Amino acid sequence: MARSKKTQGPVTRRGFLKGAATAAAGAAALTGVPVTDAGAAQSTGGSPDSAPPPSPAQVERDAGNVRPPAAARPGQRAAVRPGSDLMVQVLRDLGVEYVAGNPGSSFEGLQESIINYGTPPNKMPEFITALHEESAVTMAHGYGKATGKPMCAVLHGTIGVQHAAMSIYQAYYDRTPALLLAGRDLGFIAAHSANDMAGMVRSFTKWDAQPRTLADSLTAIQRAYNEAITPPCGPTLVVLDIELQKEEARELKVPAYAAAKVTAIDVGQAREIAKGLLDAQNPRIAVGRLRTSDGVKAAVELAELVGASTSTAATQGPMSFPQRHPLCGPGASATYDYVLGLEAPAATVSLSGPALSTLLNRDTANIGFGGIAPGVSRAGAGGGTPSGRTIPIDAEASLPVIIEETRRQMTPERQRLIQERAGRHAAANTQARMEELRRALEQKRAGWDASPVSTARIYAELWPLIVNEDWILASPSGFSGGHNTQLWDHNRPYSYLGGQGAGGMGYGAPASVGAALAAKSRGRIVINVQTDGDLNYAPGVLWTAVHHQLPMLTVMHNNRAWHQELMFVEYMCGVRGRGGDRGHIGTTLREPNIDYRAMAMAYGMEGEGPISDPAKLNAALKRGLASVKRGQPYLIDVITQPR
Ligand SMILES: Cc1ncc(C[n+]2csc(CCOP(=O)(O)OP(=O)(O)O)c2C)c(N)n1
Repeated sequence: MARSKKTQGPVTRRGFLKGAATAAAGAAALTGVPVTDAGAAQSTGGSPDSAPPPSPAQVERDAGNVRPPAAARPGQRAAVRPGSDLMVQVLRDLGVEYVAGNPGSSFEGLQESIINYGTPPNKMPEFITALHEESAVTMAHGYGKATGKPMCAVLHGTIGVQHAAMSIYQAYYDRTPALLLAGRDLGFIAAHSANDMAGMVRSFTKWDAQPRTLADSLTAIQRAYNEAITPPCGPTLVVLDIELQKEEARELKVPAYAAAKVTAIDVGQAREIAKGLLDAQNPRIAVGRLRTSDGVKAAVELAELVGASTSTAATQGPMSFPQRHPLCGPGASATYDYVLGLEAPAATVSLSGPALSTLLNRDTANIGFGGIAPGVSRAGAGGGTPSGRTIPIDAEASLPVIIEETRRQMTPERQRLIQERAGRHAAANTQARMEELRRALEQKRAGWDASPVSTARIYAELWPLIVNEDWILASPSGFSGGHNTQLWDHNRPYSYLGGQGAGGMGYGAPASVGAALAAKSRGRIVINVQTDGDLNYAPGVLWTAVHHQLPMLTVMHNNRAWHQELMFVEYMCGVRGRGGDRGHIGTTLREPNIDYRAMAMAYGMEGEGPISDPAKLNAALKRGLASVKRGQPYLIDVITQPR
């Protein structure tokens, strides 16, 4: 599908401001009077080489010597209706709960509006303090996966966008909606500005704009939101000039919001699919990652309606079919005569088993964007090019049409057969589950009492403590053994948020913080099984969790290494026949060992450890969960086996 990609308005080169204009902006900062003088934003035609020296006001301000303006008295407000108030109103109307950012003067107008405008101020959206732009965007990534909705991150100029670049790429690769706003201030800090600021990340954002008027800024934010949630979903970026944030809005109205329309399958195709599902003796529905919990609900409704056994991606990521639903599993027979894929990886949309002589029309159809590239190669993530008939239309939007057509074609006789089949599937799936669990328990017992602690024991000890909670496993579990896959039940659309997106490290903690932002207002708790290498990219996000009192339990999988890379380097040493005894160089986190309890404490987070005696793990987990349920994040440092 063609991706929309447009920059609003021509990008004009405004150059660098000299003398008067820069001083005007500096004076504005001193007095609190917004720069609305059009002259202050005019280019003098300078070039980067001829950038002026900083003005005295700028020097003062950079040195932190600027006193805030005296509090305005009633009737003496420096700004009556600043443009950024309207921007915040747009975010509020869109239901954006949080804006994460690391402060920067290029969005000081917007930040001031977030924290002061509206009733109550600093709510819907609430400003979330990030210590790094990469963390701010990864928070939005984690939040987006947990809710299917965009969270906002705000970035300061060119440098903020560059700090955020990896996380923007990762959210894009992961097809996760996020709304990014970047402040631009050509007048005050030329070094943090560029003519086309979104250009740096354009190849991995879905849509961007750099509006030139306040009115356009408001519609651009609305459109960016809609583009983010329209499949294939992804991050979008609006660059907001500081002048527009500070401009007096006067009589300008917040534009009415037109909800995003997602195209669904046409009725003819839906009818054909409904017929395929109903005519089949053993239909199968393969479910990948849908967009929201509504899609998951609809997938369950369709599977129950036609009595199809299903496969799920709930152990790989969010928004898939409930793992322990009676229809989820291989079913009574793995010979399917009709397979419907819903955003499914190609490998799951196949007719397995020998063809039955009685079944002539064996067929598959895969609806969605599951394996379709939104701009960068996704072969790995999507499981390859889908086979069979592919219908590149959003599955979630199509499900209600298919359900309606299926109901239309239903007969009492079919209904009776479907009920019988569903009963057989449920019995077979329960048996398969019991066998899988028995095998898994046998395997997970290996090294149960070993020190360092086995990763299986972490997941096994956690499960009884959270089974009756509304939990989210927000961290990727692949590097800690993936034991949740067999030991836990992933029945909610947000039970497990899956991998990093594009394998970029520095993801687990900030994504968990983003998920915990979503969890906090919904009465959930977040589990973050945190690998040590990953945490060290931007650990300051622990402070954000404490500052905002987020329900997040972090259990360190502390193998004191970038173990994945240690294995690669050791392998290389081995194949080159030079011995493995130096493979630890550049791949281990020892000498000194990092004290994660001390790290947590430094950021104000309660914690304990290091724990290397597995017998001490359970009590520590109980203390951690009790703390999290009181709204205080907690970290337990566990010294673990490599995997
Ligand atoms: C930004 C980034 N830099 C480097 C890598 C390469 N890399 C892949 S896995 C890995 C090690 C991760 O270590 P840790 O998080 O401690 O997990 P472990 O392998 O020890 O379980 C690294 C550095 C990467 N994927 N992303």
